[in-house]
Amino acid sequence: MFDDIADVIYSSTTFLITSHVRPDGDAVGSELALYHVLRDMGKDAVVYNQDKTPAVYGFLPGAGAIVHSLDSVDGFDAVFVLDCSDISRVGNDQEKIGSIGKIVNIDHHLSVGTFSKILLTDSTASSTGEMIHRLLKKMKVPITADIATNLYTAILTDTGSFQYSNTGGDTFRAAADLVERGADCREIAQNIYEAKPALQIRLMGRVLDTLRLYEGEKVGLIYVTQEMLREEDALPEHTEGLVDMVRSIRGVEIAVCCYEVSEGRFKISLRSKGKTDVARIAGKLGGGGHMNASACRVEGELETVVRIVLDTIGVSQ
Ligand SMILES: [Mn+2]
Repeated sequence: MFDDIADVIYSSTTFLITSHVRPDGDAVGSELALYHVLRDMGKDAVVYNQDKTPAVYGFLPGAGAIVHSLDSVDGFDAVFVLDCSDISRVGNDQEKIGSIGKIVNIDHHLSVGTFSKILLTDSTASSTGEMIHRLLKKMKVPITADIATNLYTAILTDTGSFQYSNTGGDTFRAAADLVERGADCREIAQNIYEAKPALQIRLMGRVLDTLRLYEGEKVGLIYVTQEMLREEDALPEHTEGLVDMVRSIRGVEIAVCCYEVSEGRFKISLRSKGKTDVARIAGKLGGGGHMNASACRVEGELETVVRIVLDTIGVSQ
């Protein structure tokens, strides 16, 4: 499959690069790494995401070039769909994007779709960034500091700073190579983890104040309402990582964050430690994910939603 992808790259001139809605560090880092690779080869590349780049990834080399509207896909020889298990993940323009002649899908999710004949997938890889690093090595493409910074960020964020169980020897070998090629791990960490606006910390304080513990403190739950976001002037992206704070409590095995997306609609983020499988819990509510990190959506009024989620987990109330 590496050869098939190399063929597409060498035989095409104009590329579209895209990823999923609400892009994360792996999506943006992987896209921009590939953007630099193609540009360094003298090719034309456009990075398109339906949603805006979260401010935290604004420091990534090339971030300013990402576009958020796509008038026409005429003229693109090939498209890279990255970090997406299904083409619908790219958003409203899925049909337009799916009509491009050559589609390459690079992804590391368990449930990978078959929307593309050229598919590079490995559910044991930490991130799409790690897979792109592997591709560049096979192709013997020079990895510049700009490429290294983007790929290192992709790996760093998708492994929760090398803490999740998707982190393996290959992950560290890729990270080591990227650091040697110019990824500044201190500067990247500072940009990602030490650049929060004060309002985000204030929002965090309010949200953590909603903490409830059940089952002898084995289950922890917090919630975020639209009202809290409004009052703190916060954006949805400022709620990221809150559920991990709950998991960081000693003894907590399941952490839950109920985030009110819009009135009466909640996104439920679930995290677990060890062998506790939260993908199964999310699955029962129509969602999915990994054993230690999953999500689903539940509709209703806050306390109803909380009860539904706790019932599904098996908390006696
Ligand atoms: Mn990913």
